[in-house]
Amino acid sequence: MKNKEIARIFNEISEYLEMDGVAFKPYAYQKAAMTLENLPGDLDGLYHQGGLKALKKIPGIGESMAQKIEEYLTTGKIRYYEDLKAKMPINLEEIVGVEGVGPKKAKVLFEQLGIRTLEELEEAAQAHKIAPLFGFGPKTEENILQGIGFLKTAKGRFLIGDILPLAQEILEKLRGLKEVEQADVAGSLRRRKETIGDVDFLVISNKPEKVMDFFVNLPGVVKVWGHGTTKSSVRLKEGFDMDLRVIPGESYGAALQYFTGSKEHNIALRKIAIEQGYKLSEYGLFQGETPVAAKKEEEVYARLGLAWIPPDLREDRGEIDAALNGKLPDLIGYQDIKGEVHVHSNWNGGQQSIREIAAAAMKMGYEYVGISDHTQFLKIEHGLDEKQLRSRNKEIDEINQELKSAGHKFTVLKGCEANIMGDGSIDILDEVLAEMDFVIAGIHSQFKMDREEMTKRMITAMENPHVDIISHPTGRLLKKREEYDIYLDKILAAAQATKTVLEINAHPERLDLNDLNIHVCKKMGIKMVINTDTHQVDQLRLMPFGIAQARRGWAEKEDIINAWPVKKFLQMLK
Ligand code: DGT
Ligand code: CA
Ligand code: CA
Repeated sequence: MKNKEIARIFNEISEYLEMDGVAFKPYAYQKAAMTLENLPGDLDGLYHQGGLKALKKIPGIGESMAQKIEEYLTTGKIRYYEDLKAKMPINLEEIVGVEGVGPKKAKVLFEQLGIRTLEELEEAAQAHKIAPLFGFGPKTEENILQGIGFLKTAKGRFLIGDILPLAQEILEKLRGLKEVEQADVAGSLRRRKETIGDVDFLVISNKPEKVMDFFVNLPGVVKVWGHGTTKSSVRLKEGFDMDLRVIPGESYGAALQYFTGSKEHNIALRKIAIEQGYKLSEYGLFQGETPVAAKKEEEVYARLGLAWIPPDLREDRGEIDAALNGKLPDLIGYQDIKGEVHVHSNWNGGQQSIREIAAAAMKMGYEYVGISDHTQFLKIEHGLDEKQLRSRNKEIDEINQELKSAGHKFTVLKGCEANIMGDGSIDILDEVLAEMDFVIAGIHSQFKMDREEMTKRMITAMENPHVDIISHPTGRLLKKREEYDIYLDKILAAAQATKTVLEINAHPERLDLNDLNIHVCKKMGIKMVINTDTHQVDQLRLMPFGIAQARRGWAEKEDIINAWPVKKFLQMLK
């Protein structure tokens, strides 16, 4: 797929243009990049079928951008971009990837200090060469060092959203081999962690050589770290590693338990085994030399007096005690979601009409979908003002009428994702907010605020009687941006007091709230809603990532309001 490469180049073009203070155009390129990233089809295929004309049909892609896409598809290069890069030969993606460094600052850093790479940026900050620059100062210098530190800790881990589809494809291929009796994913991927170090496959086979040959020769393998009969290890072109282990059938359950981890869970489990006079390893649960449980994972847990623990919970956060005492949560399931309410339509520049969204949501088996277009403050997303929101609501009323006439039991809800301004106020008049079925409020600007101020800002928003839901509450972007600097305990207390629902944003780049925060919310009785934040209708399919996150936070159906029927859902709101 060239889509991602071209999107990356468009993003950089946008940044180069922003450096030079060009008006409007940077936004157009940024927006186009987002569109290309989320395009369901392959640009190459699209172009081969329909040529330049087909490219121009993509929303937000005009003549000149279409030509650039064509140039890339046919020559592998975009001259316009190469020229921009030649003028300022820096690793732009790396440098603006640091929180708080935008294109304009990157330009100053290059012109004044010759900084081209992340490494040079870090050296300069450590040597305090950045603070004296005009428009920077010691606070910015400190933020830069912090931002670089954050990027370093995220290095070497991959978003589950990028890994899971590829791993599932490979798992299916393994399962399709006649030499393979059983195959599973283990490790952090089976636990559905938000970031993945490497992928671990386990297989039962009586012809391990065949399976291993197949594995190390998979398309996309760029390096073979090891090629044995019990274990092989490879790197894929996407940059991550995969291990494959062939396990004897009689100890498969014990191996699956062991290699699923987490390490912390295993250590705690092994302690219980020892207390009970057993020995636990990847080969089985042993009494002396005699294996007493090994074939099935359930048997290992059962023999220790534990209920089987869903992999999502295996982090040594109380799950073993809960399993001992029959107190494991009845986790929300993948089929339990009845609707969702964070979907952007073409009213705010999204690609799909409300009718298309409704059709897609019905196809997913939902009973309702909420349209939550951006509001006026967010210019880049074509945020709606009061008048536009009202016109859009009229369209939703019409669509609901149509659906009813056609005999569908499905409701489109009227909502918005309004902006929380710097002072905590909302960028839409109360009387219009009052006309909505639900109001989401979120922060989309001024991410770096003093902790007191940021906390107050969010609490003020939650105290607004019209604000039902806070979107992506901590603001993190995995591998990109840290959480806001906030007193989360105060914010959660305010959510509890004001009965504000907090979002579990299912987008793999966000997964916000995280598992630990979800767990705290559950204990405090704060309700949550799992939303995909869809800007392109295919993204409704991201829901399972949010469900996995909820499960990792011990959430049950009663904690998640969009696992409820529409009537009860609406009653829960303020
Ligand atoms: P990752 O790959 O960093 O996302 O995380 P995991 O959990 O997949 O870790 P990985 O791939 O190193 O190992 C897979 C599982 O094998 C791990 O979850 C638990 C088990 N394991 C690995 N090393 C150890 C160890 O030293 N002690 C114990 N008890 N278990 C281990
Ligand atoms: Ca792993
Ligand atoms: Ca591994």
